[in-house]
Amino acid sequence: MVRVAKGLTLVVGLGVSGRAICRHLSRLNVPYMVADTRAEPPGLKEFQAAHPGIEVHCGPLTLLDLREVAEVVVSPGLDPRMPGLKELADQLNPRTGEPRVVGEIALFVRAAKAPIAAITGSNAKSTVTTLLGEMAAAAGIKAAVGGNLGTPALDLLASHPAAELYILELSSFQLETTPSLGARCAAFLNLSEDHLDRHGGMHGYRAAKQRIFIGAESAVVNADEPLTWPTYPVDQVAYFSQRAPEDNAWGLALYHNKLTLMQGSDPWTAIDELKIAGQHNYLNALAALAMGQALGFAAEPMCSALREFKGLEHRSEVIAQINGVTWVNDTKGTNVGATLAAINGIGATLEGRLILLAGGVGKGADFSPLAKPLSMCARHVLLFGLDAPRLADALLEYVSIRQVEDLTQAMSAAFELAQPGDCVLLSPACASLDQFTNYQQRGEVFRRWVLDKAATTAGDA
Ligand code: UMA
Ligand code: ADP
Repeated sequence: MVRVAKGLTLVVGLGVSGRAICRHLSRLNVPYMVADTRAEPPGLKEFQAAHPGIEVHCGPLTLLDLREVAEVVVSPGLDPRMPGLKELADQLNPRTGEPRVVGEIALFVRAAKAPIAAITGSNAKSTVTTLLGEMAAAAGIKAAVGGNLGTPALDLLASHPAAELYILELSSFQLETTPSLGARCAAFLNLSEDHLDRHGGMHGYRAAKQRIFIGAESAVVNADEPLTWPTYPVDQVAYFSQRAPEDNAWGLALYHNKLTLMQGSDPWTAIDELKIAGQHNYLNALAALAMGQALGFAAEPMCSALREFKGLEHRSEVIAQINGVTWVNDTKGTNVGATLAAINGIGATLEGRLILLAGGVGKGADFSPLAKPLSMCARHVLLFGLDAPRLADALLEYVSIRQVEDLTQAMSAAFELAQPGDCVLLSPACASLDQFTNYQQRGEVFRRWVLDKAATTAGDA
């Protein structure tokens, strides 16, 4: 057994968040040691060189004697109830009054000197977080943006000491280990199956996400999804919907014959002025507007930021047209809900002209909700990766499918099958980790293949 000395904080995990936690504790002069469950976590040597004198334990946490530890700060990718931490997770820390096992966001809340705007949901978090950050900048507010997206939350404290607002994308993993966020404004955008393996099912997954509302002053939620509505007391709740708005809620309606983003009967921006497309993105725009209003941003700069917003790469991103076929990269479609949104956004107008590339790690999800929409708009579905057989079982009665080994084979097959006017969409409904480092790498493979093909095809012409 390795005894963790009395009064030390234990940082668990040497990934992106774990390193940010260490930097934060070092800045505060809090004594700590580090543990990682892997025998050789990537970047260990570099970490030790940068942090001389900090003890690092590699291997099972059950080998640690944690009886005298001051606090455990666990990284988001690790279950706070894993063997070795389980007993501590149920205890209270007499010094903080919080559980003895917390996550990085608990430390962030203790140290942050500016209000927090927080965004969660199964999908659209990064899009809404980024858009809200651009609205804040347009409104002249010094906002620092990060969390589950981009810069880890704790690093923002050092990089943006004069921030007037922190805008954080938060995952269910981060919220699970945050005792009380106390956000100025918290948004829960939508809920569909994801991370069921970690949270033990939908109930636990939703409960983790609901924690975003603990201590919140105001909330923004999806009127069409009651499971996003706060189960904790929140004074002001704003609702957004894909339908015409009721009362003072946000929604979509015809105004002077144009589909328009509305609040109650007030028009904000007509859809044809936006650079982003698809019903799901209009909802994202409404959510960001509702948050901006709750945070006191002026209306005109918010609308101009929204009109300029082009969306993020890897999300329904048009890469090129080749021989009249549009190739779209939605590698961030890592769960069924996201892929449905991409199909509805792009595929609905295609009437049988969609070729979908899907597959990878399904995380225990039920793929059957994809069957009907694909039967209406897809010409073919090309399946690759670990859960291709499970996807095939769910889809084969509804649409023409073919199983291949990997993404590149799927793209070659799509190239052969596509006809002018078709759209080839990579929206895998799965995580990428069976065949790629992450979703970005999967998207880059797609992008490079398409651009190479576009170059050689143009050369042939
Ligand atoms: N691991 C171990 N043992 C350890 C530590 C890590 O086995 O002791 C392995 C596990 O497989 C674990 C993985 O490493 O799942 C990563 O875990 P981590 O907590 O160290 O991850 P970080 O590198 O700190 O990255 C995390 C987020 N990743 C996860 O929550 C899995 C990043 O979100 C986030 O950007 C970063 O913190 C900064 O806050 C990525 C993500 O996939 C984008 N998030 C999930 C999602 O969006 O669906 C939640
Ligand atoms: P997150 O950070 O929650 O993963 P992103 O903004 O990165 O969200 O978008 C991820 C995927 O979710 C995109 O590829 C897109 O297909 C899908 N998506 C975007 N907005 C929505 C929405 N409002 N509802 C459902 N799916 C969406």
